[in-house]
Amino acid sequence: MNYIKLFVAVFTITFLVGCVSENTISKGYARNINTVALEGFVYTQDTLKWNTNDYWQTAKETEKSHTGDCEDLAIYQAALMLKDGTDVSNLKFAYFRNVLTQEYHLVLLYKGRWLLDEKGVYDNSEFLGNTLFKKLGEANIYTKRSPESYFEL
Ligand SMILES: [Ca+2]
Repeated sequence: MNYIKLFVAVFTITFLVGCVSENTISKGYARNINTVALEGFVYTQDTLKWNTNDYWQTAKETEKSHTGDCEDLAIYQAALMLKDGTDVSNLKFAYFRNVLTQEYHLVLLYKGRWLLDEKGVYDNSEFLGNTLFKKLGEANIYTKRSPESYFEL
């Protein structure tokens, strides 16, 4: 009986330590990518840069200009991760809407948990709980607006 309790305790501790380590590593990696992506980046609305309401830049365009808005940054962040060997299955776009301004916001979601935003890396639930954003959904990063070629660097 005591051996069973000991086994369960050791298994539980090992499992919890493994989860904490994985989460720490994943968040650290997301932060590193976010730091690289944001280095010298100037948030620029599509209306100012492209004279249109919505233009999705390729990762190369964003890397070259260091400007863009939310989806341009998300595409660039995803491209950096893909180039680094991250499997595409770990990457999603998360769609939000600001409840005050009604503006849409798109951010990269890594491993279903970490949101890479221009203001930092947030836990999915933390971001939802502390901002004015309402989550609309998640989607694969390869879309009609952002085909696979958009992520080449
Ligand atoms: Ca854009």
